[in-house]
Amino acid sequence: MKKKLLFLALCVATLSQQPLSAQPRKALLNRLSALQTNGYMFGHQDDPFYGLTWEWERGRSDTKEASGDYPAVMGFDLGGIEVGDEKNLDSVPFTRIREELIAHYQRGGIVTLSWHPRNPYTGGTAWDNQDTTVVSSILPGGMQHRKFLLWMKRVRNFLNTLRTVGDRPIPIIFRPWHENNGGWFWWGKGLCSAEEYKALWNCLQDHLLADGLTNIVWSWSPNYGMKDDDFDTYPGDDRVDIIGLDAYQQRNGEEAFIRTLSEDLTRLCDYAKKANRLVALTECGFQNLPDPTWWTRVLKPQIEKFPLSYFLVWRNADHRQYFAPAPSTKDAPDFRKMVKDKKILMLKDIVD
Ligand code: BMA
Repeated sequence: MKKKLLFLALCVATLSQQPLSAQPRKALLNRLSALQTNGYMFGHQDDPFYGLTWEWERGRSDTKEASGDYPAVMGFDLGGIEVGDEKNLDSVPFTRIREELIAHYQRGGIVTLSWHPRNPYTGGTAWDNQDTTVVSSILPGGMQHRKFLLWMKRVRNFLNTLRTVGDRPIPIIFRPWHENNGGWFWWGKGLCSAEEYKALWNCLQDHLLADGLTNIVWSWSPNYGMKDDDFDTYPGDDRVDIIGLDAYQQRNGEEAFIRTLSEDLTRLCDYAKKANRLVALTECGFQNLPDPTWWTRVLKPQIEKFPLSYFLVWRNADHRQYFAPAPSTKDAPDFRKMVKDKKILMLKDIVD
């Protein structure tokens, strides 16, 4: 009897793992695990599109110009693809996203995609959090489900075009429905139940997998400052590859940043170790780097306490909002000092 039960449990486990076991995904996961033994990859959102003093010029990168190398990881955002826009919410054409994504993969880099979809009920932005029925309205049986099917199809179509010249699918890390333990996005806390959130995650994942996509590594990325009940929205080990955390330091908030980050990463890493998942700081930073020693004095010592795959800082929109160094920023020397450490991995450190 016991043997029979064990066999049954194994079958169920294998079956439930099956949809996530496709090859390009597996290859990226293996690469991430191998790279983690070398150190921590640096990542930057929207790195090749614009910087503090330039826009859209091909071949440029604030990170490269400040430190001599491209980031190992580049992040791009799909917000707007769902409604058929030609440019994303930050005015980056999707054709350019595809071009730079393929270029970064071809040069040996790793790519992650976030998604700030519009509010399907009101047509507002991802931050339109006025209504608590949006998530339930797009789930199967809901009033907006048909519209959401089209939105998912557009995401699928884009992901499906991420291919090498030889037509091989390019593996990417996708982290939809992020920061859901905050209340600022329409899929966030207080705007849907834990069950609805998980149904939303499953709905998107099942659709993309049913459509035959084999290139997605899945990251669940709550915001730091996690409460016990935030874990109720964890989609499950069979649905998540990377447990991510988004964590920004606020002005005059160094102590709180260090304490909260440390608490959350301790907990997530403990869990991830048991569940054999990867952990990453899927977003982090200190806007406009008011402290020019932040990289080596605050961030690096925290990161090094944990087994993390990568840490990605947000975009250099302009002088009013930037997170990575540029040649002219005061933190650039400290950033260069940080990346001199063999454990901090830039592009050249991860290319075979
Ligand atoms: C936010 C800000 C916004 C941007 C959004 C999506 O954190 O940078 O300006 O539109 O991310 O990239």
